[in-house]
Amino acid sequence: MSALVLGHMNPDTDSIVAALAVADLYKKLGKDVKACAQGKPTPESEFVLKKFGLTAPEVVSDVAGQDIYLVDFSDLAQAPKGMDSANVLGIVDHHKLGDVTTSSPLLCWIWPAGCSCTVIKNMYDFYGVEIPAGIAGAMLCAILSDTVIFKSVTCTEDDKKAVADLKKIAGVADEKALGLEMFKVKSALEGATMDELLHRDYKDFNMNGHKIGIGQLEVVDLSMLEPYRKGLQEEMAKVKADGREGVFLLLTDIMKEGSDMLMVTDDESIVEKAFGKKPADQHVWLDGVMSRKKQVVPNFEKAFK
Ligand SMILES: [Mn+2]
Repeated sequence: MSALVLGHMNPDTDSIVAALAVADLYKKLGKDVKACAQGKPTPESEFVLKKFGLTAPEVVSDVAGQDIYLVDFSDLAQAPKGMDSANVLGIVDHHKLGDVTTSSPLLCWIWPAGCSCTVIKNMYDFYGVEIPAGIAGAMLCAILSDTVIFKSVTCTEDDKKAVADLKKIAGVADEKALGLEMFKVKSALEGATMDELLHRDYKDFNMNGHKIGIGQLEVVDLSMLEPYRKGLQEEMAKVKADGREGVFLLLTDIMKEGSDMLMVTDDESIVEKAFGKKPADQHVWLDGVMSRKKQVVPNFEKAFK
């Protein structure tokens, strides 16, 4: 049976594209692999796949007894069912090292870059394998998405260099225009249910025994979200009631470069401890905060210690 190449729960564009790209590269290196995902693509990912003529990875929900390569995560909290009996052969990631462990040596590419696809660009180069134009275009979009068009503090020189190379391979003339077009698709709210919006980019974390959930919605203009706030908080309360201490949702304005964090939590003082700002009315504006991974998760982790 083919080994699965699999990204995290609630897959974002990086998770989807990284699975496709790593599967392409490893197939060309003679490995028997198949790109998978823990769910259907978001509207943003669908836009990217369609634009570059790619097919969405197969959806899997149970990996018991299977060989797998992880992309874009190494946390058990973001893994599918059956992980305890799966055999992890490798990891490609750009997040902090998670709690996945293995019984044999594994092929690991983990870089402190803004996007898994930046790491994968360097893997293609390392192995001397050409990147297909469509995959190059999708990887470029994943980098623009994860780095919020280079504005995020997570963006590195490696990400910019990867985009400069990938745009040539993909034949993309203006990557910033493409990025903005993609973020407009991502910002689209029409027809989405509160549940979909909350889970569009949502992750659970176990912080020193405290289970919390953090979601993020990136929009080109925060005022678009005004009519949704109340419904989102009601949805967050439901998710919290399912065994969590708190649920947080970052409403990120990519033009203003900051996030309004909504919260439903047992203990709001943890937010003040983490960010040095007191929330009012179950929300707080965090100027300059755009990255959950670098500007939100580490602060909460310190506060929960
Ligand atoms: Mn990523």
